[in-house]
Amino acid sequence: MSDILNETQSNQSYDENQIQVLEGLEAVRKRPGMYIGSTGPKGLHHLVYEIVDNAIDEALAGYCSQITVDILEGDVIRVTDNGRGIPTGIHPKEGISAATVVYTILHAGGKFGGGGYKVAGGLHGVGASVVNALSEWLELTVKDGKNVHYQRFFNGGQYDEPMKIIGETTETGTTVMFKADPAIFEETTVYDYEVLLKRLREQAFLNAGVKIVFSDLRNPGETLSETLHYEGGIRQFVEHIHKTRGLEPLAEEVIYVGGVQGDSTAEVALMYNDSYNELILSFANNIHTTDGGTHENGFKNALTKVINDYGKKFNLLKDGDKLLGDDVREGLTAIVSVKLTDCEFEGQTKGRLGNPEVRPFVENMVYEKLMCYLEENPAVARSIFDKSQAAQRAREAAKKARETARRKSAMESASLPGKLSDCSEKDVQYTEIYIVEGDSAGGSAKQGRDRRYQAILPLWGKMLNVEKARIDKVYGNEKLMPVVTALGTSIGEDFDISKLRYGKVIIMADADVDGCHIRTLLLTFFFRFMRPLITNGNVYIAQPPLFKVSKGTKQVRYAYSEPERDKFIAELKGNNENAKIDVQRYKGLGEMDPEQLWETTMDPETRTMLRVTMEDAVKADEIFTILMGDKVMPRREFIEKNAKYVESLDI
Ligand code: 1YM
Repeated sequence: MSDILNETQSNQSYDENQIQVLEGLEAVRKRPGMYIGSTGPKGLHHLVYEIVDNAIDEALAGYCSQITVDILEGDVIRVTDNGRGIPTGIHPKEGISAATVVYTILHAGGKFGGGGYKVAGGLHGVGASVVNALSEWLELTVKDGKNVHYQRFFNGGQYDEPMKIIGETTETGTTVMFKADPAIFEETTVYDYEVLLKRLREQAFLNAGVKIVFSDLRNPGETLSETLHYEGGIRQFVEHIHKTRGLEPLAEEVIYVGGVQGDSTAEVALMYNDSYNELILSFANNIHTTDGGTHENGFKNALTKVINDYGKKFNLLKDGDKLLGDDVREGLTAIVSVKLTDCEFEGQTKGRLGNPEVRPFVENMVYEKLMCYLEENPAVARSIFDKSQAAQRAREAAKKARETARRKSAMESASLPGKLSDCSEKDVQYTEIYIVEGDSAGGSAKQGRDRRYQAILPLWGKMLNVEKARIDKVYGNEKLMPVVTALGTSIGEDFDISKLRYGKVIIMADADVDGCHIRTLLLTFFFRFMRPLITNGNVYIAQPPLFKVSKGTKQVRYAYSEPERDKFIAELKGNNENAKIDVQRYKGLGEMDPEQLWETTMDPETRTMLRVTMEDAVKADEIFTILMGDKVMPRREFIEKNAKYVESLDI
């Protein structure tokens, strides 16, 4: 630590330090996105993670047993730990405390190595100073077992007074309180309890034994609070996923393997369930690697090899027969977590772990330990093997179905679905398809569209329960097959984006429960069987208006939310308080005539659409599992939790 103090502080005056601080932190305020990803809700929540990460590092170093996170009135965040307290030692010449350095000099936090275990958390390796730079004010309190030290910062890291002693104490620990700067987070500075809860719970699972007490104290008399403390770590993470998604486990206990190599650790927890889906969540230094990477690949390779070798060894697998990765991962839930001294994150969103040495480390460790486990637990081994073989048979059945479908479509010379109203343009750069629920809305869309560029496909027929259906059931499904043939890409292994017939695939459904259902179904379907459509950004959700606000017949405005409706009413009234304003609430797309539908929802010049992200699709998939699965409890919990939302959707 003293090295860094020398490096950054020596031969500088107190004033010089302040200038350096202002310049460094000003850079953060100029380009916040570079440091926290965005200034939207995601970036806002990221501030909390940065501070909590420091406390978790202290817990992993073995000095801290409890972390308290509170959302206070006015969306102020307070994080407290009972660790050693950030060092407050003052540089003899400059008179600046180390804690001040950590909170005012860019990247300082990460450079202080300290002894013991420490992983660099945070999306971009940024820390406390970035949070300070993006806060309206921040207060730092450190207890060192003797004194209470305190410093207040304002306007993104400026300070009037250095760190000073404000009292005595026998305790140790750090408390940070801050208010995100509304001038930076223009969209919102309001925290979402569920978003923070999810992340804090994840951190508690990933760091077994760390106790996090999380409370929302914003509404007096309505305190929400959870204690997140899991001695079982990622084992309990896997159990939690099964419970909340209503998945029926194949065996009683979670399988857990872990190992150490040099400074690196790797652990994997896994369990099978009776669904057909695979869910692997991988983490590197507690950061979720959404695009996997070397740790995840090492695990997958090992799993495929172990189950094949087990099958051969016990004569369960015929000569020359082989189970594929997809077979052994059907119905699998797994957490892969590695902790390294130096993580390399790759890819456009830095969501993939790149360290090449991690793959063989994880692969060998998992292979050896999992093989041991299977040999010691033959009943579990047998159930996993049988499930994998059932998946293999289904894959072969799917292949046959696919070949039949191919032959059929060749015979029908690639005939398009009868209900499709195609567009005349062929260049996908310009074409779009509206997938519309309901015949009457489909009719309006057909009449209102620009037929050169816009195709309409109304959906009808029974909903397929994709949750319980493998890919072979999709072929021949009357609701989904028209979508598949209209898009032209085929599905699963056969998916070919170069055959896509429309550049934009737009889901247009009502803002009611049925509409929500069809959106969830289609997104889940795309997520599972046509994933590149989503990663490529081809999928959109149309945004029909909720209200028509008019004065007479000439002045008409369409509102997409209640506040917007009220704004338009006020605008149309102007100074004339007696003006007669007509407000119509659209219950469904079917209520709009073709011109209205075009004007409000389909005209590329004026419409708003939401582009579907992977995150939306993952969420839809999660909701789908809950809504369609056979467990009643999670479904009821979900509906109860979302009752408010569902209500506002007007049922
Ligand atoms: C509520 C947030 O930041 N806790 C915290 C931070 C530090 C320490 C202890 C700490 C680390 C070390 C030695 C070390 C930090 N210290 C530094 C630095 N909670 C919170 N608790 N002693 C105390 O790493 O060697 C950065 S973070 F750089 F000053 F050492």
